[in-house]
Amino acid sequence: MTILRILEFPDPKLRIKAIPIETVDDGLRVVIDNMFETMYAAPGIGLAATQVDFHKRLLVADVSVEKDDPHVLINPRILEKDGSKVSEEGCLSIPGYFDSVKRAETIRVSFLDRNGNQQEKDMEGLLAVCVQHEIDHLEGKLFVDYLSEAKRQKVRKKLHKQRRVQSDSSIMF
Ligand code: GNR
Ligand code: NI
Repeated sequence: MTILRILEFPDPKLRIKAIPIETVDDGLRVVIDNMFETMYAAPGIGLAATQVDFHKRLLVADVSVEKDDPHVLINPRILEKDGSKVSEEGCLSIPGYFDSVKRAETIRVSFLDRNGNQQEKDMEGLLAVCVQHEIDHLEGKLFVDYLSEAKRQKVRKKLHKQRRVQSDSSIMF
């Protein structure tokens, strides 16, 4: 298995709209397994294929405390949304930044599972938030897009500074 590199904001590749998957085969299952390994190692509760520079409609998630409840959603589509709730979000592509986002409270989603079988599921709580966040990634959308341009500008500067410090400290090695 392989831990994949996660693209970071403002990388323009995060803006690519993912295309539907036509066949669910062993090659795709290798990508899925690598995405889980990358997500668990990060650590994160979800990961969209877009974030690892694979522009197909695929996401993985596991919001459980024990990290024993993996979800794979291929070609996910939200059929119904209900209610709304504000929660604090973060993103592996925007490390160290958290802010409030309003999303639907419950969703009904259709998708293919890792065997290519059609599924439908009702989701709530953190899983519903996470899956909406991941489906946004597949559309090239990031949670900071819901914030003001001023806040996005601050995030850009903060990440620039973080990276400058990181490359400075590498002089020592
Ligand atoms: O690890 C993650 N945590 C999280 C917290 C609140 C709302 C959404 C998320 S998803 C994020 C991992 C990630 O960036 N997925 O795209
Ligand atoms: Ni994210």
